[in-house]
Amino acid sequence: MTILYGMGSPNVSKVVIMLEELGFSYAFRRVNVFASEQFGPEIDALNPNHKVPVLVDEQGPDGGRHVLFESAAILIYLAQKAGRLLPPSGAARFETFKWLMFQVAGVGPMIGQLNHFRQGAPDGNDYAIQRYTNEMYRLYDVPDRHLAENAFLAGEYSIADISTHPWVNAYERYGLYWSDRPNLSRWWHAVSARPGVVAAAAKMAPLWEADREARANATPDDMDRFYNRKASATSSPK
Ligand SMILES: N[C@@H](CCC(=O)N[C@@H](CS)C(=O)NCC(=O)O)C(=O)O
Repeated sequence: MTILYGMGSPNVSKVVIMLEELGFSYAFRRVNVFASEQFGPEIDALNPNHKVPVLVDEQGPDGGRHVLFESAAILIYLAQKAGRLLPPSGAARFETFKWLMFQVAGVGPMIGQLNHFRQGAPDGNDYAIQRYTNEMYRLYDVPDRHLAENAFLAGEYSIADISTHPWVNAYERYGLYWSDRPNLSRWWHAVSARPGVVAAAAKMAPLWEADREARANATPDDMDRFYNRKASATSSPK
């Protein structure tokens, strides 16, 4: 039995895409992060970082239960388990890691900060909004140039594409034009049409909706915890 803990989010979407692509059966447990459930005992026992996605696999590598957090680690784990979507060795494997890391270390955190300053910060953060907007432009330009010569990020379709695709879903919602980045557009539309990606989008739709509603009903305290706006006892200077 595999259990995925998650919410409506790009980092969770990539794991859902992966599970759908592989045809693995799994149970989904929604974590209501707008009611501070990520800090409750169940997630606390699974992820000391108190974030989703978290994957629990009862048939882990040593035959027992294995718990994973960090979406890229989960993608590598599942790819290795299935023997698919990650080359087993050689240069192609490292090409895949390169673009996977580019997403988890660059695209995700920078666009995540942009989302925060656009939606979660008080007025008066023009510098931050401009900085992270510029970073988003740059981080979309890089794959756009690369995809001019390559069908996918790392040769064949792989976990690098799966990791990056959900972070491009909001492209037009940011007011950007596909015509400015035709290679990224070609790639994003091709990946979007894959049956596993279509199935994942259908599974994610009610989660996005539930989170929109939960966010609207969150208390100020829950929002402070969600955005880590107040220093905790252990992170305060002594
Ligand atoms: N680097 C982590 C990021 C995890 C992360 O930030 N998850 C978000 C959803 S995309 C989350 O749990 N948010 C709730 C919170 O921060 O309390 C990964 O790739 O899994």
